[in-house]
Amino acid sequence: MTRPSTDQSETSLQRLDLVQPLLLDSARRTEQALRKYMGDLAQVPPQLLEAMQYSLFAGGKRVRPALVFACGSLFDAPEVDMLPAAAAMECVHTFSLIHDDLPAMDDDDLRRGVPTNHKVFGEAMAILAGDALLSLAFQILTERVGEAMVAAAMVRELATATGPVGMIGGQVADILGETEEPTPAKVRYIHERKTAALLAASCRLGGLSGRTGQDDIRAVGEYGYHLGLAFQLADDALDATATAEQLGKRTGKDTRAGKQTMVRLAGVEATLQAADDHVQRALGAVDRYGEAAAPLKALAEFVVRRSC
Ligand code: GRG
Repeated sequence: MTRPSTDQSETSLQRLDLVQPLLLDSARRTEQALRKYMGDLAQVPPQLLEAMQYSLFAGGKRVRPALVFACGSLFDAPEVDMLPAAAAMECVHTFSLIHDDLPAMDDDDLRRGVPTNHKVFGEAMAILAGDALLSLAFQILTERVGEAMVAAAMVRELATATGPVGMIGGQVADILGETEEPTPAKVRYIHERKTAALLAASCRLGGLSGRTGQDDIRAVGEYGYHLGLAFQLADDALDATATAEQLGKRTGKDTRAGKQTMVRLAGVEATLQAADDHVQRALGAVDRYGEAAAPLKALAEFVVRRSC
């Protein structure tokens, strides 16, 4: 993997230093908001609430909320609008993880370092907890975002990124691809939808919460798209190289399942190089914001340097 020269690598290290407080802060704000929103839910069957909270508060890096906050802050977005956006992103993401782990999908028993939702609550409850988190995301946006027009724009972004032309479409291609020879085009198609769509939406929701114009929304969306591709490439490389203890989930699954990955096509080194290239393109998209984009730069470095 190409590494930057000494000077730049000092900058990279400084950026990585920036990331830990940034992710901790994102987790604190998001979890506080989620606890409040969940606390306000009336007459929910306690078993369902428990299953939803189990996965929602099992840890997780809270990268998507961090993107909402970092992009929102570029445009001085009010906290009252960033919080529901960050919480909604994490609800949709957690829904996708619960369903991804089901026996009908990847059939996993470990996630975020703990037994998967269906292992603890049974398959029916895990399906329903995932469904409930997906619906709750949209309930949170429509109930909590200050202006109806902004909430509607966020709902549109999130629904598009999640649905048939986004994450769910990508998941279908991922499953169908298991029985096909990998090609660069299929890998890219899956990565764009399964992962990049939601990361780009996180950035766009941040921009929307700051009520900025289309030019800015496009710029942060472009950043999120390339960051998402880098994230999935790094994830595929980690699946091949990291341990279950590091990741909090089983590793080596992609090869066993015959998944469409760049690691299978070109190896780990080339995959990490491609991830680096996407990070450079992500950084280029937000260059115009100068120092204000420092958190976005730090998050981009983290995505490809992470070991979890
Ligand atoms: C409607 C049945 C149904 C399914 C929803 C399951 C699904 C569609 C999509 C799966 C999408 C998926 C799991 C994509 C992988 C993205 C990815 C790399 C997830 C890991 O994200 P991290 O590392 O996880 O941010 P943490 O745990 O840190 O939040």
